[in-house]
Amino acid sequence: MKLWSLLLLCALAHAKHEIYNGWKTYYVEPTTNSHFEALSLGEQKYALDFLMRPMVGREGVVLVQPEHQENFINELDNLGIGYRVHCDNIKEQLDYEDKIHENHKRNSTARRNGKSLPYDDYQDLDTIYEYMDYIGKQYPEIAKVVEPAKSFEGRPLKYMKISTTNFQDTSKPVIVIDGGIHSREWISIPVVTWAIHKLVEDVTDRDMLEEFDWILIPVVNPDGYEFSRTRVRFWRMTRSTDQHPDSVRCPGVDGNRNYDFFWNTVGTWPSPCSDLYAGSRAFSEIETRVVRDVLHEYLDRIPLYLTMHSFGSAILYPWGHDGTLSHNALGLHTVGVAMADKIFEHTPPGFPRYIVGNSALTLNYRAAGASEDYAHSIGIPLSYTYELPGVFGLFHLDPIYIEAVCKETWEGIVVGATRARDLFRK
Ligand code: 0X9
Ligand code: ZN
Repeated sequence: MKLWSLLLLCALAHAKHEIYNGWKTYYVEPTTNSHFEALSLGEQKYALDFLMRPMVGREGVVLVQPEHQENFINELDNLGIGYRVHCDNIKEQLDYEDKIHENHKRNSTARRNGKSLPYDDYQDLDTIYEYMDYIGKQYPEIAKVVEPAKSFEGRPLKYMKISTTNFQDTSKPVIVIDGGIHSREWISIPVVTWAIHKLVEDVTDRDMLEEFDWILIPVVNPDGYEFSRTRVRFWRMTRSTDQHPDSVRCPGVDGNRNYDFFWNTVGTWPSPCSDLYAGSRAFSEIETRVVRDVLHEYLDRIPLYLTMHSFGSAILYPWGHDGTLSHNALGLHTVGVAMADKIFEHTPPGFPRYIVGNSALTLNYRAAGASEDYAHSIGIPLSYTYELPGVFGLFHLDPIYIEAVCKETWEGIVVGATRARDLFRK
């Protein structure tokens, strides 16, 4: 019996990541507008999946299926777009990364019965939710867990409200931060739980706790996160099946194309079998509706909204659908640079410096329906997408860097909040 179980376990372990057999990733370095355009067209033509979008002067990383690799490479050669292989065998690499996780799990001494969240590895949803519940119970005077709805697959959608006055002092600005809308972008989650940690458990920036109220949503898309962790590593979308006749075969919507801002006009694709499907209508997804409702509930008090993504080491601001600049472009840029500078002071050696700029211009890529644009369009003056650092070799940011990224990101958040407070007072 034991031998059978063992064999079954081995078979299952082997079967994991099977769909990525023969897939490869490439670094690509477009340098001209026509290079960027060609890569953009290639997204459909060769079913390219950008794990890190290239930027002006910074290479990106793209995932390519076996059947498209030859033609893709030929086109890069013909157009003179620089490239090199990032990973020759995705399945092997993912198996290797699983082993790293296993080792971390075995060696982890940081776990303390759910009392505090470890940052030596990426945590599963239950662990993150247990932590939030623990914080709510342990610090009821300042921290409260809210469960406004269930996800499409029935998991709780949870966020944390942190306030010394139970949100009653309306003279205080409210800062909103979310993570995990794109489920494969695992690092976007611990940076948000770390903010909880810094506001409640390890309060070294007391003004952050006393002068602001906070709404922190670490896992906007729990269905997708669990699916990415246990089944399909590069899953990006939600898991809804009620959007399109093809949604049963191809579930999910790109949450960051689902907001009601020039919805489905650019940077999207009509089929749910594409990773860039915007849904059947704006806010078709309960997961994005929860964020929308938070933003509207405190709209006149929110000077700063941050949505955490990866990868790219970039701080991006509106408008992302057409690259035009908002009336507050100067404010967005200067506060963005201030956050980036502070992060750089705390960044581990060898990490790239953050780039700050308009989303569409920096990525050379237009996309409508993103949360950062929506938040700005409804009146939030400072609204940013953080593309956190990563893809140096592994597909996730190596767990040894999680805590360092959380720490540097918190420094950026502190600067952003401080600048937002000054704006709010005016
Ligand atoms: O494409 C996205 O949704 C974001 N990049 S990611 O690699 N994390 O998927 C960039 C969003 C940029 N913002 C706007 N287009 N407004
Ligand atoms: Zn993302």
